[in-house]
Amino acid sequence: LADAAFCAALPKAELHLHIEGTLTPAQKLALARRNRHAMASMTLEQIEQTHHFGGSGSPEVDLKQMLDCYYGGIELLSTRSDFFDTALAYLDQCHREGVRYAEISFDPQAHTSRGVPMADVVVGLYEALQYGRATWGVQAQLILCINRDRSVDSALATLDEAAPYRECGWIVGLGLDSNEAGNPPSKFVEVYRRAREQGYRLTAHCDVDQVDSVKHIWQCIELLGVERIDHGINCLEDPDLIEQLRQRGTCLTACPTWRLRDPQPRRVERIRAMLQHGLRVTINSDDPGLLASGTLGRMLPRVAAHGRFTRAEMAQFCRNAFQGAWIDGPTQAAY
Ligand code: ES4
Ligand code: ZN
Repeated sequence: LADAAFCAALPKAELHLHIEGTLTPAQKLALARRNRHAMASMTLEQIEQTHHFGGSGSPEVDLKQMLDCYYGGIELLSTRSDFFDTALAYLDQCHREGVRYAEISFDPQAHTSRGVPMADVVVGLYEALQYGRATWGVQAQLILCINRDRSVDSALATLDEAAPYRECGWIVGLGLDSNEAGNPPSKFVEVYRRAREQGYRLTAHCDVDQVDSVKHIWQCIELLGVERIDHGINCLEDPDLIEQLRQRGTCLTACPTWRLRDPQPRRVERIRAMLQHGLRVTINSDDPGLLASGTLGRMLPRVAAHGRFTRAEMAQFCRNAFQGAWIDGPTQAAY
């Protein structure tokens, strides 16, 4: 079996991580004070209370509650330094936990819609990536996530605004996140077509146990042409879909996350089944600041113990992540 020391020593990669979801209550309070935001008048305990979401019994309601907390904290990020500091804190944590490579998602629309310039978001994040690489040797790339509950026009305008950063290679991929109910992948066919033309690598969320999840995963591969799916755990309900994902080598970025009221990792048996089907499934932290599961380094030994995973299985999750990573050429060989 894989013990904590084995998990700590594994070279790790994280492919599903929202930078806005890395903010812990303490980080939120510090940002609120420095930006003179209303949250500065709250105590740490009060902010922690807002992180007690989920457990409603309905996956859609749980996702909605989690997203309310996530987007509620997002307005603490407003200057280039806020983005730089937040990304650097995450990369510092990666370095300390043996995460050698990370693909970091960000939600530009949640910032630009508040008047934060796209340049401040992207340049702040990218400068942290350069600093982290130079200081710790941790490699990272950026994924621009479209909010699926906003309009297609807003998504297309966001692609236009981000085009200079795509062209110079500062953004590697496109994702799709936020509220899935009523916002199927098929809504974004034109957005993904344009992004592909611009050279983006493609992924999209199909969150756990959402309505029509199997249908959404099919839409992602057949209509959007994604190479990865974020979550995608419900593929287990359709044998044809499993076969299709295996043949394509689609990477599925699972998150055995638990909320503050959950004592244990979740989704572990389904993640094991995905591995046993030969799917390229990986383990990720998603929103480590919001979720009790925390960072990847903290989560992995808990998942290994709870699922009684072997060393070979834990190593396979990590190998899958490096194979699913959007790194081309000689760099890939280094792994
Ligand atoms: C998210 Cl887990 C999840 N699902 C959808 N949107 C998100 N944004 C941040 N985390
Ligand atoms: Zn996510």
